[in-house]
Amino acid sequence: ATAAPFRIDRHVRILGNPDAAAALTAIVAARTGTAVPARESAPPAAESAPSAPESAPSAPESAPSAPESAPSAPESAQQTPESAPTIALRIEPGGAAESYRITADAASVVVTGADAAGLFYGVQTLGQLIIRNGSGFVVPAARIADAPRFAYRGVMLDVARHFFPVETVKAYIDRASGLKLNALHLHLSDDQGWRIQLDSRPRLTERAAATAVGGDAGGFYSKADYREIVAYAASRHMIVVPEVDVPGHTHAVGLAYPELAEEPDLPHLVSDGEGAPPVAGTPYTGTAVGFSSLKIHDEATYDFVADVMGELAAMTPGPYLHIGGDEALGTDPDDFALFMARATGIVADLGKIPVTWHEAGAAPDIDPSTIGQYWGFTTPTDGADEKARAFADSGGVILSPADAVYLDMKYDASSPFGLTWANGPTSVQRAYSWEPASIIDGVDEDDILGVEAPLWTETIRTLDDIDRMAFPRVAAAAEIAWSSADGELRTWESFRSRVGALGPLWTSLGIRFHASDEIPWA
Ligand code: TNX
Repeated sequence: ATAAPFRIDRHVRILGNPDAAAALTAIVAARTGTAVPARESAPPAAESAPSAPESAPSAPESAPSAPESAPSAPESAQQTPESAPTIALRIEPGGAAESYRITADAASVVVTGADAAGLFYGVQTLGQLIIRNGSGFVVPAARIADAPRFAYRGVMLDVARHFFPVETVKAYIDRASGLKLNALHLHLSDDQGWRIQLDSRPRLTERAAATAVGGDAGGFYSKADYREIVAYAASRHMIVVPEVDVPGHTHAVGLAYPELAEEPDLPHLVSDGEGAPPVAGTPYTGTAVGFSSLKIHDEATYDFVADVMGELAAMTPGPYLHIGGDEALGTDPDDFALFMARATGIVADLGKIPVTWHEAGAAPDIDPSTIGQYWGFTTPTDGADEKARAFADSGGVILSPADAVYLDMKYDASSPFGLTWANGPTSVQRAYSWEPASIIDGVDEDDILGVEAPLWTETIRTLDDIDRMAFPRVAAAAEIAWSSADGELRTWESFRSRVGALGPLWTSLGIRFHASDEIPWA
């Protein structure tokens, strides 16, 4: 027998943790158009019922967003005062970090989190469970116990190739946290622009922030803006991982502080980028990579790194500072190794954990706490796996296989923007069909800190563009980061139908997803 679902209407009372109640109220309002005010305190009668397992339906534990039962409650399911419907939201310490449980039946929904993040994730899953039923909305009867596979579940936004205002970053935080992602990596500098104001180095934003790819307008975050982003992310249980990319990707640094820059090394320019070649002293608006470098044998460079990382450390409560290190083709390999050793040491001395792209795995003397971010392919090429492996015994690895989770790749040949270099285009099925522990020999479950889906923005200019490239593929990355490898629902067929069911929620939240024809949209 199918247990009756929980009906959502204006009589529902949301009780318990105020932050979670506010988050749920917003989702319910968006999804159902019903204003369900959260109640300050618990009314006497309905409060005690929940958590009693014997009153719950006998449905087996179900993965989130895949409710066991199709709703079949007739319109006649009446509410009486005794069964006044409640949604109770509580923190019950004891379970795994970030874990949560949901019990839903006709009388009540109970969401418990082992911590505040877990409760927040339970609320997100509950929002995904809401479906239309006739003229109303219901939560199907369900029992869920859920916990993340990986501790680090991230997205990256490149705000250097194109700049995005604080409101757009907040919108992306909302979107990512709704998928239980907990890290926002901000790529704050590149050849095309410097995007964070620093007191110690004011010329960076005075001279190197005004433009972007294609000659579009640039911009930068004031320190107050950055703190606002950090606080907003924290309210959604996300940390911010700031990246200043060194020693390559530094043409903009040379605009501000020419004495720190090597002359552009044009023979190394990766020529599939578009636009005129870089000229020292002039903003770069093309999309080539691999030509710029800081001076390696000049102490002024390390003073610069210390100033920049020191200020970033002081305004970043999260544990990580990302120092790039990718595609330093304009830097001699021995110099690169020397530089990365010193730069990771500077970050570690600030009490932060350095993160670098996987290239720094070739540098033997980097700080042993350093985390490597792998951006090679799901089947490694060019020794990228060897470099990533170097982090297995030190800080660990974040996986961002470019042919699966680079959200800037085109979906198919008809995508209006996006790149294709990473074995692209990248279908939704490809974005979903990979297994973290099977990518790199010697980088096993315990060596993997987590998964991150980067969005580079050479071709991306607006929140609508971000939405289109990220959704639905970021949901694939989120599930791979969260769900265990052997779960019976970890199949493409299951994923595509479950993600299709999220279409109405995403629409109601204003997410302009790509309605890929690979997905059976509800
Ligand atoms: C490679 S992957 C880059 C970025 C580009 C991106 C475009 C990596 C660490 N660096 O500089 O924006 O490709 O897809």
